[in-house]
This record gives sequence, structure tokens and C-alpha cells, in this order.
Amino acid sequence: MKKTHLIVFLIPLVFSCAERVPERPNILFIMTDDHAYQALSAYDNRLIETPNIDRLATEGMLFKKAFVSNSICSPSRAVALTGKFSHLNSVRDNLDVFDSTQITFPRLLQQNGYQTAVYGKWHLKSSPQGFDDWAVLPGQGHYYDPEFRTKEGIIKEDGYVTELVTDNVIDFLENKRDKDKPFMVMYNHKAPHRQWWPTMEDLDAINGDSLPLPYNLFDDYQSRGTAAQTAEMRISDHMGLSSDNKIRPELVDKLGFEEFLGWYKSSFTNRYNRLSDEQKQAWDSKFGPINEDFEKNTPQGKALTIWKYRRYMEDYLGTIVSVDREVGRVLDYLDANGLADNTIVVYTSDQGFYLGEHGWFDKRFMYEESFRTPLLMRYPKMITPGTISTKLVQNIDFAPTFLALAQINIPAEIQGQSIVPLLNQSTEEWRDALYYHYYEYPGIHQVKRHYGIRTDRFKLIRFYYDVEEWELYDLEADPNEMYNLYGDPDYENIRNELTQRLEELRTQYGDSDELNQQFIESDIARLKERGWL
Ligand code: SGN
Ligand code: CA
Repeated sequence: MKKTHLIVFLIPLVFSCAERVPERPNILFIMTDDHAYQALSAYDNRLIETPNIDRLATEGMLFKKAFVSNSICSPSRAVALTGKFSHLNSVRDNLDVFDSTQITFPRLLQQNGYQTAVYGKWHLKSSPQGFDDWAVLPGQGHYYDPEFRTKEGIIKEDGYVTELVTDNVIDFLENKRDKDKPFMVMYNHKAPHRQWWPTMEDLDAINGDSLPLPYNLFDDYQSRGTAAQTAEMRISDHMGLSSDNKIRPELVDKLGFEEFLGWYKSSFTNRYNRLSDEQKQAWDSKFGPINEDFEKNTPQGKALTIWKYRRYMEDYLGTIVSVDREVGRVLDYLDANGLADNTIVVYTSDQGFYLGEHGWFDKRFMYEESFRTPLLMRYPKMITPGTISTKLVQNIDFAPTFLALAQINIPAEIQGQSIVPLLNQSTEEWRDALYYHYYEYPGIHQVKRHYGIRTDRFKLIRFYYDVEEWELYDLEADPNEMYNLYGDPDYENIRNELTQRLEELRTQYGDSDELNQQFIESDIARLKERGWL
């Protein structure tokens, strides 16, 4: 056969294969650190507008019932990578080291022809494995002039972390990737993690005075057991005037305030000292007048809590202004380079956060604000724009979803479910309940160990270790979770059903009292070894 004839013969074959096997999508997986859904306008626009992130909802799907399985950083990231609950993936708390010999979705994607990269927050101690390129923050990382861990060692970059992480992502897309392969990039922001340092250009972006106060800012925790009362995350008592609210340590002392933790003042000073002279000037022109005003009108009691809440929100939301702008920059890049159609963009956080609800900041509890997390996905080839899902999805579902999209078999050890049938709306069948388990106690913020179940309407929680306390909430009647119904005779049947379903979930996922006991023993031994107990 002559060459030209062969080509003519092959062309239809190539096209028919292409029709049968859809192209595998690129994956852009954006994860922020501590981004509450209350601070994302696709969910709630009372605090902030996030027009760029919101695009993913108007052009894709917004999940109104997306949850984590252990509301704290390192564990959440380990769950996302492995698709397994904390008791099986080596990371139950922020002290654990990720066992990187496990199966992870980036490694499987890499082995199956994807180019993979991770930039920004990592917080798993062991080095990233299964990535062609990476530059991650050591530990929590810094907002200003941060260091990055790379294959070549530690490098320090000048600039603001949210912008630098984005620069890395765009540099990978533009210069580093092999354009013949699909890519998977984990784009992990440090923001809006404590201690909430916005970029200089956003210091005035939010005016705290105009923000509504949360309904339960002065929660007295009366209807609950001791866990909520003893947690050390109240804005009133446990937030630092210096470290968190940016009052100069000398002024804190001069006015006679005591910080809850001894290191709050040095933590502020150390961060301030990292700024260049020019940055210090910009910083002082914002915070000088705030300090002067605080000295003149020193609020006390409830007025001080409200003042701290508003200060907290100015800085927390201020860091989100830049996250939104930078996410916009990457979405624009995808548009300009013809990548938007064949890239699934996922926006989520490692967990939710309290923005004054129950009087708190931080996370950890199985109550809604920290158990839930934002989740938005855009993939024009599969998702109808502007759709809303109210199915119970969880961070165990990321790994199997990405594998399914890449047409890779899902290993049996993965416990989550692919949500592709929700994305293409091919099923109404879905799970009826979620399992949750938090471990880091004793530890910072002192949130007791607990596990529980959430169905569409109810939540049952067991706090254990140094207490034996149960809580039951009716989320329809009491969305703010103010009334524990565990002892209410009207809810006896529901309580019994949930208790049974919870045991089924523990069995299904391989969790047990025996494991709890083992973990308690090893965790306590570790704390003693370090001299923390
Ligand atoms: C730091 C924070 C805590 C926070 C943990 C864990 N204190 O220790 O408030 O709960 O990180 O956060 S700070 O003043 O040093 O910022 S996590 O997101 O990494 O789990
Ligand atoms: Ca976090």
C-alpha cells in the first residue's frame, strides 16, 4: 500500500477511538487553609464578596453539604491524598508524620500518565511523593517572604505567600509541564490561617464595623456537656490581643492585659520583625492608629469581645481578598490558554472555621461551622453550570473522584466514593450518613476527642477519653446547634436509630474502641516523651 493510502485509512480510526475514549481532564485542586463557607459569597455574602471563587459555582456546581472527616489540617490533607479515614492513613493529628509509602491519588495519576505538582501548604512532615514538581511551605509557613521546601532544598522568596504560591502554579502551567500530558496540580493556600496577615494592599479591604455579629457570639454552652465549655478557642478569653489582634505587646502590658498563652507576644514580634522596612511602614500606618485608638478607648467585657471579633474579621477576611484575586488570576490563565473546558477545577478548604459562632475561632469540633467545608467544582464537559448539590459528600471522596475522572481503577483500600455520578447527575442514590472522628486531645485549644454521625437532619456525637458525654442535635429545628437533645424523651427513637447507625459506620470503616484505646496510649506516651504532659 502506498503511504498516502495508509494515512487515509488511519484517519477514521483515530477519530473513532477519540470518540469512544473521552479525553482525560486536567485537574486543578485548590485547597485553602481554614476557609469558612461563611466567608465565601457563593454560600453567604454577609461578610465578604468573593467574585472569582464564585465563578466556579455559577459555571459549575456548589456543594451545600460538603464535610471533612477530622477537622484539622494535617489529617484532612492525608484524607484527601489517600481517600481513607484518619485511623487508617497514619495521620490522626497535627503531630503525626504522613506515611508516604501509601497509595495516594497523585502517585496513581503520575503512574498513569499525568504530570503532577503541588505548591503551597503541605503540613505532612514527610516530603511530597508522587509529584513531578513541588514547592511547599515548611510547617505552617509564613505570610511574608516565606521559605519553600523544594527538591533542591529550602529557598526563601520575597513577596506575599498567596501571590507566590499562585506564581508557582502559573509557572508550572506555562513553562514546566509537558503539554502532551494531562496535569494535576494541587494549589494549596496558606491563607486564611491564623494569624491572619493580609497583604499590605488589602489592609483596609474590610471594615469590621459594618459586619453583623454572629447570633451566638455569647453562647453560654449551657445545654451541652463539658466539651464546648472547656475548649480554649473563645475570642473573648483565648484570642491574643498581640498575636491575633495586632496590638503591640508593650501596649498590651501597659494597659494591664494578660495574654492567654505566654508565647502570643513573641509570636507577634517575631512575625513583625520578618517585615522589610518598607513593609513595616505600611503596616504601621494601618495598625498605628488602631493601637492609639485602643489605648484611648480601651474596651472591656463584652465590648472587648466585640472589638476583638471585628479586628479578627478584618484580618481573616483581608487574607481571603487576596486568595480570591489570585484564584481569579489562575482562572483567567486557563481561559486565555484554552484550558478551561478540559480542566476540572475544585475549590475547597482543609476544613471550616468559626467566625465567632459559639464565641469561637478555630475548628476541630463536629459542629457545622468546622465540620462543613466549602466545595465548588467546575468542569464544563460534565457539570451543568449553576447546579447545586445537597448530597452528603466528604473529603474521603476526592481521591476516588479524581481517579474515576482519569479512568484509573479505584483501589479497594479507598473508603470514599467517586462523586462523578453527582457531577453528571446520573444518580439520585447516595450515602445517607457521614462518619467523623477527631483525636488531638490533650492539645492546643483543648477540644476533647469525639466521634459521631451526621445524617441529612440529625447529628449524634460521643465525647470520650476523660469524659463520657453524648450530644444530639436536630439540625432542622436548631441549625445553630444550641440545644443538646440527647436526654430528651421525644427523641428517644431517633437517638436509638442513630446510635445503631453510628456503630454500623464504625464497623464499615474499620474503626473501634480497641483502636481508640491504642491511639490514646501512644498519643499520651508521645506527649509525655516531649515533656508536654
Ligand atoms: C497553630 C495555630 C492554632 C491552630 C493550629 C492548627 N496557632 O498552632 O490556632 O489550631 O495551628 O491549625 S498559631 O497562633 O500559631 O497560628 S491547622 O490548620 O494547621 O490544623
Ligand atoms: Ca487548616
